[in-house]
Amino acid sequence: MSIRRIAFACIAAVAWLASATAAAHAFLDHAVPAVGSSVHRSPQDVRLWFTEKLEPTFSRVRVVDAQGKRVDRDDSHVDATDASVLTASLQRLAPGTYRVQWRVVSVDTHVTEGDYTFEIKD
Ligand SMILES: [Cu+2]
Repeated sequence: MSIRRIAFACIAAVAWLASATAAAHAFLDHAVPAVGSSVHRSPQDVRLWFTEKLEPTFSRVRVVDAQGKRVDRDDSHVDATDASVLTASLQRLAPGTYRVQWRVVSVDTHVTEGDYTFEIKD
């Protein structure tokens, strides 16, 4: 093998390892209210399903309104019966756009975070 070929083989191996590791991170699978959705009533809570089980001590979700004011009840927790579900209850919300911000640690100790919005219509 030439140096060039060996270098290429190494890069391919690293890329493969990186993708195998990434697959173990907890990513958002789906949520209620759904990502980018419009709902007609103030939901009682937000519920997020992840692709991996979460570490309860280090996993949080919060919800803010368009002004950045927090509107969840600060009771974010991993579901007792399903460790891949993160939930928080909400104050009664007026029509508007709300942003859900999450930061989780999966059981493989990797941190992932993200956010999405949903809308409450009149
Ligand atoms: Cu991971």
